Amino acid sequence: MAHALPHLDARTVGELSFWRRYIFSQDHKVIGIQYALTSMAMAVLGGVLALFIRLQLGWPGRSWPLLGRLFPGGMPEGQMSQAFYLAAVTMHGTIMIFFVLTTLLTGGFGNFLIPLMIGARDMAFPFLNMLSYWLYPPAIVILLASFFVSGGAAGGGWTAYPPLSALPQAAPGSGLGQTLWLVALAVLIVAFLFGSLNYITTVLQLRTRGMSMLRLPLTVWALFVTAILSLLAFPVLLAAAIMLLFDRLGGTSFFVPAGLLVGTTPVDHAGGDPLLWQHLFWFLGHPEVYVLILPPMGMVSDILANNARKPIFGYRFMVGSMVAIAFLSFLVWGHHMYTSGMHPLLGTAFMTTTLVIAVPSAIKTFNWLATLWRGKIRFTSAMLFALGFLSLFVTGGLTGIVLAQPPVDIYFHDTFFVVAHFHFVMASAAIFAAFAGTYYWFPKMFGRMLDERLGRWHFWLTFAGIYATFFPMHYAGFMGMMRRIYSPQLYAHLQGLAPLNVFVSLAAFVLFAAQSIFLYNFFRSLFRGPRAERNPWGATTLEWTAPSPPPHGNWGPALPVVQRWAYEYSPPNAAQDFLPQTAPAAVPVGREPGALGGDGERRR
Ligand code: HEM
Ligand SMILES: [Cu+2]
Repeated sequence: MAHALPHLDARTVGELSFWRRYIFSQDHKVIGIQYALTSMAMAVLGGVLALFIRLQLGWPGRSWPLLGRLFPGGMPEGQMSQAFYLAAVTMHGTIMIFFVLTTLLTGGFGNFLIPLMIGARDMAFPFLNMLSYWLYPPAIVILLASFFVSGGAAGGGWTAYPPLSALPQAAPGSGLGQTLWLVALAVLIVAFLFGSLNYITTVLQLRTRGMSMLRLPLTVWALFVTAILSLLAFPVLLAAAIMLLFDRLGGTSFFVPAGLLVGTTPVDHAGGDPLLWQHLFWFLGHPEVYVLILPPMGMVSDILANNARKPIFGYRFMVGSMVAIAFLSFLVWGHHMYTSGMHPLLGTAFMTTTLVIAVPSAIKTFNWLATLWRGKIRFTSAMLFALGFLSLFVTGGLTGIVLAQPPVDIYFHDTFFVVAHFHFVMASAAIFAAFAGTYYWFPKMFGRMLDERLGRWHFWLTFAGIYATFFPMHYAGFMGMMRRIYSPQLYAHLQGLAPLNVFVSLAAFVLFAAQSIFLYNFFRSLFRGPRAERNPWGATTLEWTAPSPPPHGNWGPALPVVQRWAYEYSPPNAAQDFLPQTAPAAVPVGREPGALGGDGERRR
């Protein structure tokens, strides 16, 4: 293969204008950083929306005059309007899932890491890659514009169930706000699809010499499997969104049943079915939650191995369970619909597949623990966040097994118990992995080190803040507190939960505030952090053999040549406690699976 892609010619790179180098760049590293920084900005916005939600749930009905002056639309006379509350809930979920986590993990880390970790100079289709990023800001603009249209932003939840999302007259946010929501999502999905095509092709076609599939770091495997999952799942939501737009604007009736009344006015639609949307949405929705958790699983695997100075335990099982999770994730969507009146036998079928998918997740968890077992553990900030990921993933995974049982879920469905479940297993776990990845790869991205002391402060406050915020929600769910509820003070059975809700809200404010430590560390270190060497963590994978930050084209005239798998930590009879993937073959081969010395699992 010719490695000198035309736009990567070293002589022309220096001559690229500022715009072509940093704004409309086709370099995967710049695009990855663009995706990451934009996602970070969206995370702040999503976090502020969460604070609005908690403000209302902690002190429902209370008036905040200052906020009233700042947000006269959403908080007239300082009191949060119902429409704004529902918009905040909807937009918080939408932004965090699609516009923060998906974009950060695949667009940000995926773009930056895949070519560097497989020894390529760039993605297979750099122009498509640039196009993928540049669909993201327009999608943001369309989404956020909905706050300023009549009726305000969509209020039907991040799952956009019809008829609330189908009938413009159903609720304030069901008007133009919902239309913009659907268009924004459709544009962003196209960006994801462009990205996925690129990641898949790049991993299959551009691996450097010696980099067989079974020598790929687990981060790359995870991103590869995720891309396949996205490519198969997102088109379903795209199609559903277009069908819903037709229902709203074109007079079709895919999702709206006949004979519906809004107030006393009959709705002019003939014979659709709102359940069709639920099926289409969750056929994407459940794979989507794995789109958000597989890349963290990969990144955490690499960070744990590096900081325990041990080979990852059960590499092949790790790969196999990711593939199994991806496959099974297409067969479990019905566990979101137990209360939709499905046949009990169907519920049992979905319960079974849901419990089966817990098996590969458990295999991965045990393998991570086995990797840590008797390791020489370094408690770097990256490692702390990776360990935090394990804790959060297990906490949230266990309640998943509870919710998988239809008789139990019929009680818990649409309560705060579900909110607690997915904030642990998905939201918080994925964010912890993203923090771990940032502390770990920041030196490679920007050529400078983050401050480790601030990193530890950030970790402990965030870890405590997450448990304080989300753990009590299990109890609120037990007591029957409904999710997306605007006025808990009006329900007799929720009166006793008022102090708990105040506590959760205060914890959420502390959690949010603690993130300023990270932002300060991030932006200060960008300019003032100590210069990073090539390989500050003593890591084995290819990106650490390139300069920090890597130049355009990543490698010098010759591509790196891979000699071994990615986990040669503390190898027997070697001078240092790791062997880079490129170290000459004369050095003992170590414990690569299938090579001399067994399966990479024994410590000696
Ligand atoms: C690791 C990845 C996982 C993620 C990211 C995840 C995410 C989610 C999310 C977002 C929801 C909320 C849906 C809603 O809006 O109502 C949810 C609900 C659910 N999850 Fe998970 N989950 C994961 C693992 C599991 C596991 C391991 C199980 C079971 C073994 C499970 C079982 C369920 C069930 C049954 C529900 C439906 C609850 C209801 O709507 O009443 N999840 N999950
Ligand atoms: Cu699911």
